[in-house]
Amino acid sequence: MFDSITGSIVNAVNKIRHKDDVASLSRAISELKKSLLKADVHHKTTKDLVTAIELETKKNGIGQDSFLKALRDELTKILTTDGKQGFVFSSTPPTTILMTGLQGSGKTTTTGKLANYLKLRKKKVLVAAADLQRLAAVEQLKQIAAQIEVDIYFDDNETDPIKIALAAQEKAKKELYDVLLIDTAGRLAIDEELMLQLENVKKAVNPDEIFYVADSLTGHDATKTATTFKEKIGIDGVILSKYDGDTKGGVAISISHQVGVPLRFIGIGEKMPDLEVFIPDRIVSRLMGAGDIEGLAEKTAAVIDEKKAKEVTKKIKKGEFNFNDFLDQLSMMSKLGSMKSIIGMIPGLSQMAGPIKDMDFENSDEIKRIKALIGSMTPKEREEPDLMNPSRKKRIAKGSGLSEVQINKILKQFKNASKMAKKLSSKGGMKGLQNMLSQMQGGGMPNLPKR
Ligand SMILES: Nc1nc2c(ncn2[C@@H]2O[C@H](COP(=O)(O)OP(=O)(O)O)[C@@H](O)[C@H]2O)c(=O)[nH]1
Ligand SMILES: [Mg+2]
Repeated sequence: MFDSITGSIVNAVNKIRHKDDVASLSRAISELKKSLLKADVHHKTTKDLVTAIELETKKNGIGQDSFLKALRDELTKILTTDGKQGFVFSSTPPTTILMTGLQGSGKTTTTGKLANYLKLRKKKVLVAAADLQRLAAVEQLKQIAAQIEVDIYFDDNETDPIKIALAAQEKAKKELYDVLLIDTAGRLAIDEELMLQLENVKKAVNPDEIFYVADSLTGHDATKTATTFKEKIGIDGVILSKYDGDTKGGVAISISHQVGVPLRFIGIGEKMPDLEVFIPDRIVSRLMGAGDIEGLAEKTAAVIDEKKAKEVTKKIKKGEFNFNDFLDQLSMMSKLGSMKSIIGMIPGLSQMAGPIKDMDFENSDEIKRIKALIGSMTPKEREEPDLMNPSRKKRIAKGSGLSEVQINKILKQFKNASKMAKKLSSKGGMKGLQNMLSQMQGGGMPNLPKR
């Protein structure tokens, strides 16, 4: 997620590796400055950051260690803005959040992602469709809510967003929801009418927090519009969307420093799990290539069903892991989000990972083929693939669009992988699964650390 910035930081640190003198410090500083600006970090933030790092390093004696410490401390300072971090629950539920932003910034998608994030953490969430500007907006939120199985409040006959928001809040209170997320209308640009509408919704529901969803692809404009929203209606947190499409990524470093409001979450894809919580010291760890084990542990704990994980481990040990279990595991992995998002959290891996990082695991050709095959098999065959005789395979080939050769290959791979996993399963379920998947992919996948 922060590849290019992490790369710049590592480059700068390398400049000061062996020579502990003023000249090497200024080379490191100017390298850092150049690459931060190139990554689109706001120029004022860049200046503040490098000035402070230089000063601190000099104070503590020039050398790589003091440079690294200054870098870590000052980056953390820059990323830490007064206000809350992550998602904060009100002491009087429902925690009511107003989702705001320009049209197309990702409000509706982010409302869904946040609802999904909270649901995985066992919260009862209600989303409200208060964007009545665009006909399709309510429909879009309905589809998202259905997909993540979260309740939605809407009223197809109502034209006043304030009434929708109030009625949703009423429902959330009465039915003891933990959280209410209100999706609102955006505009192409900031206009008075929009601000007035938001102001009125705000007055009516008195939200615990107002989140501003900023499209990171708009670069420094994201910072500007966020500032305007802060001045006009007041915002408590920024969520950067579409960060996956922003190869430079500097906006995440400077937006909270420039706007004066904490960055709370980052959207890194179109799918519902593609949301990362932004906790400054964890992010600094990642920026410095040190991973984020805490974040990884929290993420997997929310998604992995311990009981099921144990069952699967048992099955693998007995050599009974079948295609049904495989489907279950795949769906669990998809809840974790993209491979890319996970790899940056594992210490040291983000630099080494190379091609795996760009792998869209779920949509890789191998996985698609395996899914196609499983889709054409009966439940019984999924448990015992040996039941399939050549004529049955012929029929499955027709149904799945695979050749018989491909089918035989997958079955053989699966069998081998299952044997291999059984052998290796003494190390635990996740590891066994990883090995197994890596076998099926023809090797090459790294093992996740043991949980
Ligand atoms: N790649 C990517 N696309 C996103 C992300 N967030 C939203 N989108 C896409 O951006 C478009 C606009 O999003 P939407 O939620 O409808 O924006 P809204 O008008 O502010 O409600 C949709 O096509 C989304 O799928 C993200 O984090 N990454
Ligand atoms: Mg919308």
